[in-house]
Amino acid sequence: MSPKNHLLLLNPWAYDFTAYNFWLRPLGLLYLAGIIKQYTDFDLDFIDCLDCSQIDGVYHFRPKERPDGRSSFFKEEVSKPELLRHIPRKFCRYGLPYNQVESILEQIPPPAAVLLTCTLTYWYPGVQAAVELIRKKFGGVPVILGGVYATLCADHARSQSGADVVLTGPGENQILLALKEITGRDQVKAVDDLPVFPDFDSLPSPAYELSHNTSILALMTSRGCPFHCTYCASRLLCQQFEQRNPEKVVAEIMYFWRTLGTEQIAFYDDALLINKDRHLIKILEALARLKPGLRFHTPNGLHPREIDPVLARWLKACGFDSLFLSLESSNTAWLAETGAKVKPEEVARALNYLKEAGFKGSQISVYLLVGLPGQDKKQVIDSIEFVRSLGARPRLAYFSPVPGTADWSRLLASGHLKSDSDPLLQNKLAFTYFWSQFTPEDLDEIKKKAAGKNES
Ligand code: B12
Repeated sequence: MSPKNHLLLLNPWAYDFTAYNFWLRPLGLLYLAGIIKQYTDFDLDFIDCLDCSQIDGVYHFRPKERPDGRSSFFKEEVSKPELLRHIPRKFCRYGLPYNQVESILEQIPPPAAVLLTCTLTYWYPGVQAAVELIRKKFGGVPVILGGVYATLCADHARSQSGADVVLTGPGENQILLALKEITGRDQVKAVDDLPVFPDFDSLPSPAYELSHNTSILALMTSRGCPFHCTYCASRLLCQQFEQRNPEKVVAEIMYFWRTLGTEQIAFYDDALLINKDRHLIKILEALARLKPGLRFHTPNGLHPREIDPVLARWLKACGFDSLFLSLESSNTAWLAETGAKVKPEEVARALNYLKEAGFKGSQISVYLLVGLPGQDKKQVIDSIEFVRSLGARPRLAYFSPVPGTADWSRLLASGHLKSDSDPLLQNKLAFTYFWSQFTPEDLDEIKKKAAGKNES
């Protein structure tokens, strides 16, 4: 096989203080793989460094796995970056062992180009490590980087990642042209008339058939978000809120179930419940008829205002057995200032409907943000108590300051961050440890409280 015919798509490791496989899949890269498969003659090699289901037996790693598919990662301690030295935690490379990735690379033909993604800005050390390894194995092969880090920290990615080409924003209308320019015209089928994807629904399905793990997938039924929360970058990553045709979503789900043996699906949507009568409920009605017996997950948090008795019954009937709801804080003034996405009473009402539909409180987690500028310990503790008083589980999400958001601008204005600060400082623990009003002891107390450990 000629090396000219191969492309390598790689999702790098996570370098972090903590990481957990919360149904993590490199969905953006898999979408691009779907397009490349359909419109080029390249053979694709796909390596997901965060897929520990393919870990070699010699590492004797048994992930702590929950029945719902969440699991722990294999990890190797690495030296902590100087900038983060004050954080009293070990710094690790999470995902497949480095040596295993190295030997996988030895077994594949030299590619004509390598495509990398990076799903969090502060995981860029994983990109650097991957580029270094790729250079060691394949010399000057062109490396193209895209994804969340490339989009939100483009200057940093251009100067520090080691990639030859950094593409920002949605990649579907850029990747074929980039491949054509980098590798020569002959591999891209529609050379003179490249396809244009006018919307999210026109993309081919993500190419999960390339993945080692096809039993648990992530999908999106919509892209973007209609809300304007001060801490969120959704609008910077995708300006329009677009919902897919429910029939196409169902067809895709059934295709994965039939052909790949898929058992569980995590919905990555930012706003899964918007226009529910003509969107999610239509999808669930069809699935209830077709009965694939799949289990569904909502790690990105459902919008409580949209949960009514009808939706609650559909969720219960269709295999959603653990739910994540977004609240962020029970402080109404703070909620109003950060985007007015939800009110505490809407969460209380949603929980009642969900319980009436048969969900137990233990199946419902409610996200609470920790560490935002101006937040204090009491606000977080009150929020935890509020969620507990409703009989649900509080789930802490530590604040990551994301470039381009309103909170980011505030942190620049207050001098906490500079526009060219190292993206490592966007690590969700960095901000909480360095500049929030919480001491390490406060953070410990908050963590224990959320876990219910200091309660009699
Ligand atoms: C789904 C999601 C999750 C999932 C997991 C996703 C994953 N695989 O890691 C869950 C719910 C578990 C999650 C958790 C968290 N998340 Co999150 N998440 C998202 C979300 C909503 C969508 C990401 C996604 O998969 N999009 C779908 C695919 C199709 O899009 P994409 O990857 O961007 O790919 C497109 C382009 O980027 C491009 N592209 C991608 N790769 C490549 C490669 C090449 C070569 C090219 C050319 C182009 C290209 O083309 C693709 C197609 O258009 C984003 C917000 C958003 N709307 O994007 C936040 C977001 C990425 N998350 C964020 C945060 C803060 C978190 C948490 C830290 C929250 C917390 N405090 O706990 C955790 C960390 C979890 C972890 N990874 O360990 C932040 C990022 C922060 C940062 N500094 O980077 C975001 C931006 C939301 C926000 N707050 O603004 N998240």
